[in-house]
Amino acid sequence: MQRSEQLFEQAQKFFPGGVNSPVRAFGRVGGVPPYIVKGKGAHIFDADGRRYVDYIGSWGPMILGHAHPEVIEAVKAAAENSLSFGAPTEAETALAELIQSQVPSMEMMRFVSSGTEATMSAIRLARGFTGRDRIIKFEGCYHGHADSLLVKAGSGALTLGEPDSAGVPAELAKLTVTLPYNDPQAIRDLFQSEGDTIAAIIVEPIAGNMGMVHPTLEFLETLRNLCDASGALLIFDEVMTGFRVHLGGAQALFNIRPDLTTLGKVIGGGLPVGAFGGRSDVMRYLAPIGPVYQAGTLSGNPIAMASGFATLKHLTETNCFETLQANTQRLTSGLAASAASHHIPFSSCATGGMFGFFFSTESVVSNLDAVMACDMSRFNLFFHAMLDAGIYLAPSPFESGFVSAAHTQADIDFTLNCADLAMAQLTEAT
Ligand code: HOZ
Repeated sequence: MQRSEQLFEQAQKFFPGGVNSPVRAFGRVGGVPPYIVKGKGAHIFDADGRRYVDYIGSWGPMILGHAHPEVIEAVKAAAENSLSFGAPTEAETALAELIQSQVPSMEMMRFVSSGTEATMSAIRLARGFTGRDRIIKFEGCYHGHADSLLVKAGSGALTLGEPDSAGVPAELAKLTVTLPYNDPQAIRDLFQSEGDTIAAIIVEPIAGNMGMVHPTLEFLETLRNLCDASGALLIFDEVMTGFRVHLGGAQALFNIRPDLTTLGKVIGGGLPVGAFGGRSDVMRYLAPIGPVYQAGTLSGNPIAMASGFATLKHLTETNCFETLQANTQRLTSGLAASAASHHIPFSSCATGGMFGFFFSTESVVSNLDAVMACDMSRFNLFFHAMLDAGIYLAPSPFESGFVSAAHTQADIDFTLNCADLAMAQLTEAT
């Protein structure tokens, strides 16, 4: 028995499903997840000594690659001064300033410890500010695992086939209205009769949790216009897209200013950091100066701030984002060319350092219905062929992929060679 198998077996005794976050269990694709022992640059190594080119990157944060020297140095230096104070530090302001320089819509912000906390708090703030209870989210979008948001959710909830989680009170779920992604008419219809009951629309401005799905500009502009007209707040959940699709996030790409933004992942550089922020009149509703309560012992933790600051500094002060973007494009174009040469229906997209692909007959996959119509068994075969070849992709068709600044052209070429062999296996198997 291999070491990863042993470790997974042992872990089942302590953790439900053997894991501390559901998608890690490989439930969708089957098999045993490799146990990871270390990472360097674009590569990770498992307990059995195998090396993988990593396209999960801790689900997004590792944008500079693993164990980047500047980040490790910053973390070590901060740790020398103790790990936590639960008191204000200058490092919080430094990171906030850096974030705001790229995401100016965040006039004020608050740090938290995860993306879930960020979205959950942003929703409470929107409700407190508007005095309204109902919110709108879109089918297949995932905004973390707070009760109000686990309705028709993506990511692990979709992977497990439980987009509406048990344990969420029906009375609360009723306050979350779900609509199809990329359907401006559906949202216009709803706002026409009920716009004045809506506290907020929360949206992934590029969806990354039902696979990667691009919005139309008309869709996002409609959300902005309807919020302006009705007094509802527009929340862009950029936990995944922030500093990932563009240094200014999806809001910079599409030139749409949300009222509130949530961030996570990249801004912690691998340590647990989230943030929510936006219009200062809205943020001033937050305790201790406003009536909406929100708090956290480890919020703004100095080690996490140091890791985030070093990551964003490198990202914004070098030209690594351009390289990362070019490599991501090269990867998805290569995958598409390979699929075409094997006559396999395939659709892919890439923006910045984020990418997605579907085994789909549609050239553009634009909502959850289209995602669900994709060939899932082909995805599983492809995933395992790639893993066996040393390519670590997300173990679910309902996730996105991430390229880091440490991926080289050689890594991409190696990946494309493996993909070509995997596509050939798919043709034989079907
Ligand atoms: N939130 C991550 C992106 N979908 C998945 C990671 C996880 O759920 O463990």
